[in-house]
Amino acid sequence: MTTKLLILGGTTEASALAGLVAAAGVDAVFSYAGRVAAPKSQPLPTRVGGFGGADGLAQYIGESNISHVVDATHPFAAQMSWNAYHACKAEDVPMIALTRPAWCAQAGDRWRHVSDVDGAVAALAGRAKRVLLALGKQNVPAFVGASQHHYVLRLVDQPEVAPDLPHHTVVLARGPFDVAGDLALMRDHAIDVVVCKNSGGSGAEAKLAAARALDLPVILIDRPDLPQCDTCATAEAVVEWVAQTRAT
Ligand code: 3Y8
Ligand code: NAP
Repeated sequence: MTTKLLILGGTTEASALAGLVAAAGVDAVFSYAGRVAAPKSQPLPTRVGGFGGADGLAQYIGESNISHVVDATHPFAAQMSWNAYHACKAEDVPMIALTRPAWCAQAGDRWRHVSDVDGAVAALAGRAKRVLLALGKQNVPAFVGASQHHYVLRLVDQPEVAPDLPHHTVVLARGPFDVAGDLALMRDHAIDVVVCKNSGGSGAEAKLAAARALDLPVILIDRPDLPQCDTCATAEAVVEWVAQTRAT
């Protein structure tokens, strides 16, 4: 079977891999979920939209003669990772996850770990504060349960429907972000507390450094459970894995 990669993308690491794979002339297709209006363009043939669950992905793998699957999705894109894990088992196609380490607290960090979005809402009980909600659009509705706060919502696209939060400001921005920009954002909006995911990687960690510099507390959502599969930490290691892993 000839080599043809499916790269499940949507992260800084996935984009770095796309560049390497294109430069190496390896046959590959890059995949986005279609979550944002204009995803970053890639130097590979790109498909946008879901596959239709694990079965739909298995069918796509078979019909497209995919020889290797790289799960380069975000650590919170757990459903996609589990679907890929099951589809690759069903199709007997090798799969590797391109991951990035979770962030670890350092001196000066005031982190409170919670296990999920509901835990973050519960952690916001109490008097009204000014909250930087850096979770993207999908998790905003959960915070209706803590509507006493003023939320600064950093989103990729303008929401079609205004968030159902009585006090909120939308800031449109697409990462990767830098510390100077996040410091300015937190100062300009007089932020009291930051809520974010333990995404890891470099594209979203600036807000942690800014919060540390401003001595602000951070409510950090821990990662969901992900499938136990082969993993690597760099795009170069993925290219090496493909070369060493025979297409079945
Ligand atoms: C559609 C594709 C690249 C990839 C860039 C990374 C870095 C910048 C930081 C904050 C946190 C957040 C969010 C974030 C970051 C990178 C990376 C990353 C966080 C794009 C992209 C897609 C998405 C989807 C989007 C989610 C949202 C999450 C915003 C492209 C820009 C909060 C995650 O409006 C929506 O519905 C947005 C949805 C999933 C989380 C959510 O639950 O709402 N990402 N982000 C992908 C697809 O369609 O398949 O245009 O690049 C990618 C990137 N976003 O190549 O440089 O690698 O993590 N993305 C989080 O980490 O908490 C922003 O504001 O500080
Ligand atoms: P998710 O909850 O794990 O997946 C939900 C469904 O979206 C999947 O079952 C699949 O639909 C579809 N999907 C997800 N990623 C896809 C991809 N790369 N290509 C094709 N279909 C995909 O995913 P999510 O958390 O919404 O993330 C969606 C995208 O945004 C991913 O590319 C992810 O890497 C990126 N992203 C997410 C976050 C985050 O915080 N969650 C942060 C940064 C980037 P079907 O079941 O129909 O196949």
